[in-house]
Amino acid sequence: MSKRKCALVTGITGQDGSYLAEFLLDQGYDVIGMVRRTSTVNFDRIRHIQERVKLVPGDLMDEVSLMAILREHRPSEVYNLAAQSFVPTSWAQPVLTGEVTALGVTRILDAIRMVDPEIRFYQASSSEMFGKVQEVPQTEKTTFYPRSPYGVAKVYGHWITVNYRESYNLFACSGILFNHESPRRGLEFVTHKVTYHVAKIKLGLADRVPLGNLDSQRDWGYAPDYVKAMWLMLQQDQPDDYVVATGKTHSIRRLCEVAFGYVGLNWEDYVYVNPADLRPAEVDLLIGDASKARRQLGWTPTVTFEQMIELMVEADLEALRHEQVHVRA
Ligand code: NDP
Ligand code: GDR
Repeated sequence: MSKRKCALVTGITGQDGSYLAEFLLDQGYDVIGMVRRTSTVNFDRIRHIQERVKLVPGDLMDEVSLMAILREHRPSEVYNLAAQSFVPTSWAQPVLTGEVTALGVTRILDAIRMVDPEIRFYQASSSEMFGKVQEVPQTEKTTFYPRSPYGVAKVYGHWITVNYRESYNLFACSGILFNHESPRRGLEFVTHKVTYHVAKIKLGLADRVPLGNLDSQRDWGYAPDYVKAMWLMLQQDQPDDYVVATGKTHSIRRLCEVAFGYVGLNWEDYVYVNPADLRPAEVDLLIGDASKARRQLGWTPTVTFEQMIELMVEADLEALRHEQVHVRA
């Protein structure tokens, strides 16, 4: 009988980590999830699978913990999804962002090199690396021009992954993923901020929603589709880098139109621009060309932007109604 595959997921408590863990469990993997110590437990996204995964303490800031996890659990695949991932926070905490989102990648790559160089490695790279875009649409060959400390840190993480592949022959892949969302998206990101406020306004729990730049455009996909692409990259014969995107872009205005429109409201009656939500430097337009992923991985997105925003509004309405019932009870 063949041995069960074992995968380590850093960032398992985040949006992508939770979907990837579900996906890997369905594929028959043993899943090890690295979690950092917090004074209050934040396992909301993985509560439903908590009994089926093994959670182990560790932190991308601490290479000793990374080595210990690899030595003890001997995974065959490592998915590095952990990061300080919120762009505005990267201006407020640029050093922390560099430590975790950039140097954290070196710490885990070097732990792999020392403990077991046969491990296959996935790095969560980002379309934020394209920043002030040098080409439309963006491909694996487009020059990077990051526009935030987060984007800069991701460029480092990307190149150190390429470098460890070339220096030590590691099976290290970098997925350049464009924005992807879901009901599990953090509430501070613009899609979920909008859908959550739409649900609140619809239920009479809020009047308005403050936003920043309404003109920026993003290529938004559905997170469960995107975690499958991560896994596919590690199943290939050769390690490589891939853009993962839908190839369609939409403005924040359009996002508002779809989300408010779904519950029969006109977004312009509720949205106002809050200067505090504007960024020191903006990424105006992202649109990805995922033909390489389509061709080599056989990957395609399955959920449209409109369908995704509608299902997020539905999920927020449902959660808020549930909360109201509990508050009344
Ligand atoms: P989230 O912000 O939802 O999750 C981030 C995860 O990283 C959380 O589990 C968090 O733990 C963990 N983490 C943060 N700091 C550390 C640390 N020092 N040590 C260990 N774990 C840490 O991000 P997403 O799930 O949305 O994204 C996953 C990855 O993909 C990130 O690297 C992100 O930058 C990247 N990415 C995301 C895209 C997107 O559109 N979602 C697009 C492109 C790239 P805790 O719960 O304790 O805070
Ligand atoms: P982004 O996502 O910065 O692209 O990074 P976010 O949803 O935060 O912003 C997208 C765009 O919306 C504009 N915007 C606002 N954004 C937020 N958060 N809040 C607002 O009120 C608001 N108003 C307008 C922003 O200016 C921006 O142009 C995400 C993260 O998941 C990264 O980790 C990941 O690497 C990239 O996507 C790809």
